Amino acid sequence: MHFKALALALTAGALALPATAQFAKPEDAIKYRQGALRVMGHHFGHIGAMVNGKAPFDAKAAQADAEVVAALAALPWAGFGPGTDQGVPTKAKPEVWSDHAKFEEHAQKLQAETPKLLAAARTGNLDQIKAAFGPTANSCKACHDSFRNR
Ligand code: ASC
Repeated sequence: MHFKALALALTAGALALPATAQFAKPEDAIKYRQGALRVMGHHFGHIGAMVNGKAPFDAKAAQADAEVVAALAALPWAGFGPGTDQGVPTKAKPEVWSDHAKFEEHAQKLQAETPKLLAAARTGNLDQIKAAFGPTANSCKACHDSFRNR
């Protein structure tokens, strides 16, 4: 293979990583998705606290939070592969696998909203962040309502 083709193939592979992440056992996949979702929730929650006036607004922190949220939004879904419905405690409902197309739609919706939240955070304007926060939070909530046990 020519060097350029190899470099391209490697680049394509790296970009495709989230969708093709391999796990040795279901437990690894479950912990991976829970970790990604937990870190995302932490940073999204911090933006939420600023949006709701429960934490002082810090434009730089909001942008850093939004960068993490936007980057991690692509990751959890590879951890919901076939056979990862059990192994360690998980709140994922069976519908994640029985209605996977719908689940994927929710995952896509989140990934459509997080770049808007990031763009808003980059303006440093709290009103713009507030406007983008709601739809993003709704995408979290809609999926949790259908696919996550309490
Ligand atoms: C968060 C978080 C979620 C969402 C959801 C939005 O901060 O951890 O799961 O927001 O509560 O409704």
